[in-house]
Amino acid sequence: MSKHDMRIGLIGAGRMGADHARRIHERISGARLAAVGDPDADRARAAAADTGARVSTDPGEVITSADVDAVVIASPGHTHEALLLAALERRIPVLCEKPLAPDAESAQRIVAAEADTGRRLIQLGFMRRFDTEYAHLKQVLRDQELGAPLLLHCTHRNPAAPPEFTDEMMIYDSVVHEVDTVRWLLDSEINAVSVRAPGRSTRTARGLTDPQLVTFETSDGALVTVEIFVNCGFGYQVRCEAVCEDGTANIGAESGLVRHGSHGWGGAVPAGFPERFGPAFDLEVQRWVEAARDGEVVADAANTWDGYAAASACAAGVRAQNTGDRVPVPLGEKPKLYTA
Ligand code: ISE
Repeated sequence: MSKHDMRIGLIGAGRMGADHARRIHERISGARLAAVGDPDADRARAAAADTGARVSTDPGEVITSADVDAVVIASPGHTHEALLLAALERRIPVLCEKPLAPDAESAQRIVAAEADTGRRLIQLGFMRRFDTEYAHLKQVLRDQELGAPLLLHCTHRNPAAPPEFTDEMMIYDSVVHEVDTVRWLLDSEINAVSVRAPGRSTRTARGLTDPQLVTFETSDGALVTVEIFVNCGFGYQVRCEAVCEDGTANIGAESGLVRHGSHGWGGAVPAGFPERFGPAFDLEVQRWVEAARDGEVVADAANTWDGYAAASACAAGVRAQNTGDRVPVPLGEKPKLYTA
């Protein structure tokens, strides 16, 4: 490790935080893990083990500490606003896991605080933007290789949701990825959201409506369907088919190794998001480190405005779930900082 390595403070040592701790220690160059902050000392110690990072039970202290040059925030969404405002106050770069904030009002306050600094300091952890297949699809759509996109059909299946998962989390925690990828792929805002559900899967936990079918209408007139199925039982599938004027493009078909044998033929379905998006997470963090060391931001990554737009679309999605109505997505005025 070079003495010029960027010293990262990691906030939150749950599943995602622990994963980032390993990633930074083992695979990221130009940075090292300096501190891990989590109110649960055992969890913080476990994530920091063998990395040389110090442990703190006070995440706020990690952000203000002089031994930290930049922070990765992987704590629960409701803690993000206070942590992000503290990092903005110190003008240090941040990689914040989604969601930016649990509601649009909180997200808007973060946008305003960052705009006041006059600098973009926050990158939001929407890792799909760093996935090879998504990047390829983005290029095909941007270059209009198949003409203008008309429809996107997205599939988002998880093998099993945690017992505490709710209908609202299906939007805020899961569909939020489609909200971001759709805005990014189509370079268009989501204007309205509708949600419908078929009869429940018998695998569904009590109280959860699973699967659900979410529809987005975009400002360019495209229509998007999202199947969200968080207890599909058999693996992790994230797919997207773009239907364009002159053809279609598909990603997520798991077309890796295909075996043929006496019992038939087939391949593997990824077990979860770390398997499906592992390389994308690595690239996301590596590019953030490189940009932050140069005092810059990753141009194509999700920024604070994207986080706010996602929060607003998710709020509309939850209202659509509750009312059965088509719910418009309100968006405030975009500060100049995010138009460049
Ligand atoms: C989880 O939080 C993620 O971010 C995964 O990518 C997503 O597939 C899952 O539905 C979420 O719960």
